[in-house]
Amino acid sequence: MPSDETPAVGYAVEDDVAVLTIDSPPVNALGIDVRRGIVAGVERAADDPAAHAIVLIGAGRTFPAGADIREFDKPLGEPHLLALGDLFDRVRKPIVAAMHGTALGGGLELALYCHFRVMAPGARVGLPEVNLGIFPGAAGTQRLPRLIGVDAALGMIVSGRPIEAKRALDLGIADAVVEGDLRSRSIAFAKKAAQDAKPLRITSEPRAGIGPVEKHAAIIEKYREQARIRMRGQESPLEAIGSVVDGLSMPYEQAVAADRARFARCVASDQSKALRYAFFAEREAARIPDIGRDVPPRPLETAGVIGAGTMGGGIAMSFADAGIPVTLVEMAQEALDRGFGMIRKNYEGMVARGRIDQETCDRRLGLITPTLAMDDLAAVDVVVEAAFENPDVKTEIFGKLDAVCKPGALLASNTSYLDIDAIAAATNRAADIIGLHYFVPANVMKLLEVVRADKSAPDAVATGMALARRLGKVGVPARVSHGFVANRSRAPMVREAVFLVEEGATPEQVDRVLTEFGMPLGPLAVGDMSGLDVSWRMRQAVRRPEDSNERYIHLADRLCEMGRFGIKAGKGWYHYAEGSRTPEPDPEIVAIAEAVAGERGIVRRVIDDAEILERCIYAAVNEGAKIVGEGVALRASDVDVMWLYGFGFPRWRGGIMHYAETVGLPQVLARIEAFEAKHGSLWEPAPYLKECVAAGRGFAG
Ligand code: HSC
Repeated sequence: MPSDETPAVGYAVEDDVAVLTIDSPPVNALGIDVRRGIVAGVERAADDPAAHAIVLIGAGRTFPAGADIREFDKPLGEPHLLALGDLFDRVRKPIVAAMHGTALGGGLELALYCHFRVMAPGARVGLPEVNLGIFPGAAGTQRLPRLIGVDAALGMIVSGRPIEAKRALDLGIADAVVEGDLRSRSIAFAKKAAQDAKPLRITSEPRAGIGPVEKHAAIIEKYREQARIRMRGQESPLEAIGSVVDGLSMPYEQAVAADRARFARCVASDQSKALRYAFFAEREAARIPDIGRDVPPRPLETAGVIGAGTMGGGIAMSFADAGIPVTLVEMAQEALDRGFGMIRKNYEGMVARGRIDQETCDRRLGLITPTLAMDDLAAVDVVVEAAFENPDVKTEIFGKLDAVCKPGALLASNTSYLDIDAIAAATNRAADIIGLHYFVPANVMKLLEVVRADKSAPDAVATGMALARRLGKVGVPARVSHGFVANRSRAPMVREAVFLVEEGATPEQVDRVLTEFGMPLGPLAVGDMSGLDVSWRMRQAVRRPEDSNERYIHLADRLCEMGRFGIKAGKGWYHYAEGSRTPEPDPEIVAIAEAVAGERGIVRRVIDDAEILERCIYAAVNEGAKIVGEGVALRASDVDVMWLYGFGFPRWRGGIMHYAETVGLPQVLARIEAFEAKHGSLWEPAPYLKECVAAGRGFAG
């Protein structure tokens, strides 16, 4: 908390220029102290005869990265950011924003209040507000179109993606990109602006070519369409476009007044709450209470991957993409050639689609060394084993790694279900062993489950988390459990989807309900994509004679017994035309479901959408609560981060656990109890859920 001794905004006059230094770590967010400090500094500079111009700069790592998101749940303290804009517009001395780091959201809006903007070459600017369920409500939607035109402004506002300094210069956001010391170069820039006495550009003033709205109808529709497709179900991009449209049809003051009402509505919405929750949940996931910053990760300069199948190949690519040389080991030359060939094809596909250039493709391929010799892993820092999902295979591999690898190398298994404690027990270095559970395709999916086994050393776990960051992934800690956190919490959703079809729903109804809810695909279509035989074989492997009959997913088994393995077989829950991946309803499924239901004495019925949604989502929530209660996940929010990044759960719903809190945990528990009464012990409520409800609190306390 800044005090008078350490003000949030410092004031100094240097070479006839007042320099206001915003100093509010970690990211100079524009909280109330900073806003007050800026107003005081600008008013002082305006009256200071020694100051002919003003420079606004951030201390530490960045120009302000936005409004202070933590303030959004409280009443907004005066002065608002908008008042700063009004003040800057009245000042007759040049005000220059000197930007480094990430000038985002309110930070860029602050820069737009200034008359000039200077950027360091590595700086980025952007308006990411839509990702928080709001829009650039401090006049960014009014001032940016006036500065760079409607099309370019909407591009930034709707996508929320930041742009580099060079692009900002091209667009006209930056007046200069300066090498060397940003502070002194910006002071020189400001001094010259004062000497030149050029007219000051005030970005709230009308600009020729900006209105009327009809002139921009096609552009506006283009962005509406883009928002509907790329951010399906999310309101904020459409609100942001609405705000820009207001600015094209009303005078600035009126549009800003409309923005205030719009902003209040957005910030109070469930979507914004969920998106802000997701922002902090993601950052929280990086923290492991008993492994502090004082536990340094091990070196991560070279890597090895065992297994060149789909998973191993994707993992090797993720290392190469991050610039880490990786040795790829297979057992047989043919499998190695096939795996490396697939990697090459993937990279070449990226070149063909314009995603990377040929040079990048060659460099990444050059970082991958295929080999048949396990001994080639002797010097690597980290090995990820992605071999066949069989406990004997894994223990044998880890026994060999133990013999080959250098002391201190991190040895990780990419197993989805197997017991990492047992794998670790096959070595004499259990402390070096963790799970690193990737999601398919491993070079694309951002989730990396970092599984801590009983004997994993704290610095081994810290290294797993550091590796996730290095690979550009979101690492989330988990403990050993069948399916760990992500797959274990999702399995009951799939189970219910199958039961619902058995009881009378169609696959297309079940999948439609979940896609309408916001999932990118329904669970049954996903099953067809990944291959129904994978979980079928797994179920057979873990089934025990004493398991109760209700635990059997009869209908899913029947499909596999009939060879309906999904897309690769041309049929699964859906029918696929020759060579097509598009699911088409298959009447045969109804006949099979009727037969299975008949054998099991289930009377099929019409099932409504609400039941489908509740059963699929609450089954996952209940399992999530068990996982948290057992300590397999550190926090309910970690379960949510896994769903966001592993399964494409709609971010604007926060995650399954947050969604349950939005509905109300007592209501969710009541429904789970009702399902238990009707469907049996699979629905037994999680003790942790009952605890939270009894204590009248949410999952986080
Ligand atoms: C906004 O600006 C709205 C405006 O339009 C104004 C509207 C006002 C309307 C008024 C109408 C009357 N606030 O990510 P990291 C924390 S919305 C508070 O780990 P990195 C973060 O939680 C904002 N805290 O670092 C973390 O804390 P921890 C628009 C913020 O280097 C620490 O800083 N801006 C914060 O990987 C480090 O963060 C954005 O959406 C904020 N704005 O990435 C930008 N930003 O250590 C959001 C960060 O306790 N921020 N923190 O965990 C980011 O994208 C990333 O944090 C950076 C840094 C790229 C800035």
